[in-house]
Amino acid sequence: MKETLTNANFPQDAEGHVYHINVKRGQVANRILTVGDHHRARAIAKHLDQIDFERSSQRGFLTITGRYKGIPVSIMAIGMGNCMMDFFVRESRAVVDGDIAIIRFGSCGSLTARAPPGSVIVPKAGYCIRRNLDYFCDTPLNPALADTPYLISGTFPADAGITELLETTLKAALEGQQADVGPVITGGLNADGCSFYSAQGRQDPQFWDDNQDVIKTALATHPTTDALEMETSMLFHLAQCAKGTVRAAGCMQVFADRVNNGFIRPEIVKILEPLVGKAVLDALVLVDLEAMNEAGTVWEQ
Ligand code: DUR
Repeated sequence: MKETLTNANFPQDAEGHVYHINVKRGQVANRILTVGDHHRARAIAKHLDQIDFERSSQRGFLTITGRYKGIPVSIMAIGMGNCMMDFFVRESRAVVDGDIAIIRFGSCGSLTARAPPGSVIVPKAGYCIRRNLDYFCDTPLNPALADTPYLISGTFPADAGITELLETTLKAALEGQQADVGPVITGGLNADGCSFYSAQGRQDPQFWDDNQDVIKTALATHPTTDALEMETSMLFHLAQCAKGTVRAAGCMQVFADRVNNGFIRPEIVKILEPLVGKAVLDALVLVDLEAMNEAGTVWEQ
């Protein structure tokens, strides 16, 4: 850290740069495409008409801001996990004026035979699976939960309007591609694990995890779960808690097949990733931020 920071509650330097993503007002657009992987962010940025700002922070965040089809957008790589999503959403919110539309483009494991590797899942809502530390603790503080190794939350909705736009641009982008690219799977749920390993049901004999049943339990609780990853449900949750100023949607390419234990081939990623990246930008610039100001868009029940 080079700069002097003030305000331990929400640290910023004298120029207003936020602590972890290291950007200030004017450097992040109201429309944000977020990914985990920095290479993916740079590859998608090739689609921009122009790049006006680029910053990579010491804490693992990359921000590229420019224009796509003449409209200001930011592409932000945030690494992995709920914590990084939390830094990204809160610190972006702090430096952007007005409402924010966020679309996440990530990768995931698939829990459904409908979505083999190479598919793209667009969830309608998401929930979290968290390791219950009290289960593993010698002196659990909450005996009522002491027999439950993993806690499964209720769901948080994606923004219906942005999700619909995303479904449309993705389906158009993947139509007519070779057999292993696509399909686009819509209408189901995403689950965020707090670990790639234990909370996602991966077996590791080196650790005490008691996670043999975690996927079965998650599917019994939320039968329409399609995807398992680490960020998108947190994004939906934070958007819901942002007092109406952040709307979010997400899509993920299926990398890991958790039904048949397969993994995507690199040559398919090479074709899929640029198509999805461009489709997400196409959806992002179609979002009506003014309409969001009015009421936002919610799912019809
Ligand atoms: N991811 C998972 N689980 C998978 C496949 C992909 O969490 O099975 C996502 C989320 C995280 C990164 O960002 O990819 C971990 O490899």
